[in-house]
Amino acid sequence: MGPNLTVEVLVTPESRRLSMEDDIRTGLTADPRFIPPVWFYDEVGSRLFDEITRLPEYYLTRAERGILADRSAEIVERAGADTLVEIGSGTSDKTRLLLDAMAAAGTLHSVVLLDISEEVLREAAGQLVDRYGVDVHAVVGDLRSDLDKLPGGGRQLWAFLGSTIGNFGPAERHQLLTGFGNAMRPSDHLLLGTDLEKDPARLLAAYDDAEGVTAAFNLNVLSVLNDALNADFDRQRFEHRAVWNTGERWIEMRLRSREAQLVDVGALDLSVELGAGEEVLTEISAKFDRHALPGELGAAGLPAVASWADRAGDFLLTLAGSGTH
Ligand code: AVJ
Repeated sequence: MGPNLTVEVLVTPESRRLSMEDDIRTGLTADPRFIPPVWFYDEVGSRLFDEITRLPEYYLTRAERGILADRSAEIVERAGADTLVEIGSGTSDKTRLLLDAMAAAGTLHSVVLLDISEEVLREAAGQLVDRYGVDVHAVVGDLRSDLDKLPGGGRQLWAFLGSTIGNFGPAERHQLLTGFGNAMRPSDHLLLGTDLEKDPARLLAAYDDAEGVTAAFNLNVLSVLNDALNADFDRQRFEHRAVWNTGERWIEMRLRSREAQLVDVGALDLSVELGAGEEVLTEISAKFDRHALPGELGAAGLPAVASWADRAGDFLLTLAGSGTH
């Protein structure tokens, strides 16, 4: 018998739609208004994000891949894992470096993937089965609610890469990390990728690139809402903005209304009156202090074991245990 690919769907199109309606109604009627970043990633949005990861200004992906290229053998050895669990796996591109290291050590037994996008997940899972010849269990789910539904078994290394954790504010982050700690077993480890604090000028360039790919990515969320919720956003009447929030230590992406306008969201029976210059918050991307991270992880029951930065000190991978519970 060959390796098995299983796909488990926890987020159906219907439940996805309900949570989108709920998110958008809440966000567009809040003060200040916001749109949660999870809705960036339709097919076009996922493609644009992929393009962002190759931009000269967007150092994050290159820095993280560099650390993995240098340190994967050491990471998987210290984790002592035979099962890789990737959270928010996307295309699982960088994860291959971890899987190559596990395969080389002869310890790779199986892979679990969790992602919100079924199409991207199916493709990534299929490629991993072909390449590594091991069982892959793919779960279409939401990392905020479905961690405890992932299969146990084996010694697991949970990978949460790409600084996706930065999309959450401190309270949500604590909740999310605690969720990891609760879902993992004592012999499991978490590998967390975080972008580090640096010169704000470099951060701003990374989120407002010269080619305008990030602007297109940000504006695309309006098309997502037009398609899914029968809204009538006119992209021409909005402008991409990236702002460094000094107090919070995070980048904010916003969409600025160029003029006073009325936007209709048909599926929600909602009409939104935007003022000239009013800004809708679409994403926060927190930047971390490498000396504060162990405390934050420890508070969530995930004691830091080791960490690795790239040579420039731009990005950090931290390996944490799953505590004593
Ligand atoms: C995928 C959430 C880590 O915050 O850097 C890239 C998304 N937004 N450019 C990030 C993103 C604008 C990215 N994360």
